[in-house]
Amino acid sequence: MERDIALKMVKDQLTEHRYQHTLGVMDTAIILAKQYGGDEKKAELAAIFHDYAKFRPKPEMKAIIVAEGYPEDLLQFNAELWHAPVGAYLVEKEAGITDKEILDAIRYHTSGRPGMTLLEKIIYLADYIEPGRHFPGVDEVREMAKEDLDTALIKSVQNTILFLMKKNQPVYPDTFHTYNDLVKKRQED
Ligand code: DGI
Ligand code: FE
Ligand code: FE
Repeated sequence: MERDIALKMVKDQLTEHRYQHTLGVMDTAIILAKQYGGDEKKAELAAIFHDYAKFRPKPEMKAIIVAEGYPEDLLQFNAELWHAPVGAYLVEKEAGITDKEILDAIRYHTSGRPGMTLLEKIIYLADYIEPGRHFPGVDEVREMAKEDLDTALIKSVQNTILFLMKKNQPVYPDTFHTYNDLVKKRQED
């Protein structure tokens, strides 16, 4: 799918602020793909569509999670997690994207998962460090991303867990599993 057509499709789904975020993720994902040998076209499309379902009504997202057999434990955690798997489903259905790598990069862009692919890592990190993000620690991760993808990824997952814990919020198990997987692989090196 051409970039312009994809962007038009997501613009209708998002607020202006979220659309600008999407453009930032797109640019950042392409830079990371170039730098780390990822597929630039897939990175572009996954980035454009990653937050496609962000503003769908909660009952609709819930119904899709149940009907599609997605992990129902998601429903016991922050609803912010839902737009990722629901996005993968809707992007296939409504935008006709069938590439499994792209759909999985959308599916796992919020929680991550153990054994993330290069494309999944690129989208997760691009979402975290795109130029429109302004939160404590983001500049440090931007610097790390210039040197090593996994180092930057570990830091971003770690920051997310710490951020949630500081607010006494529950942390979805896959977020911990992602962190553990990356850190254990690092120790094996
Ligand atoms: O959709 P975005 O705002 O661009 O970013 P995202 O898809 O990474 O969503 C992050 C939100 O999800 C953030 O407000 C924190 C919330 N959240 C709740 N529980 C978890 C979680 N994020 C992660 N990574 N892990 C959780 O367990
Ligand atoms: Fe998101
Ligand atoms: Fe996002």
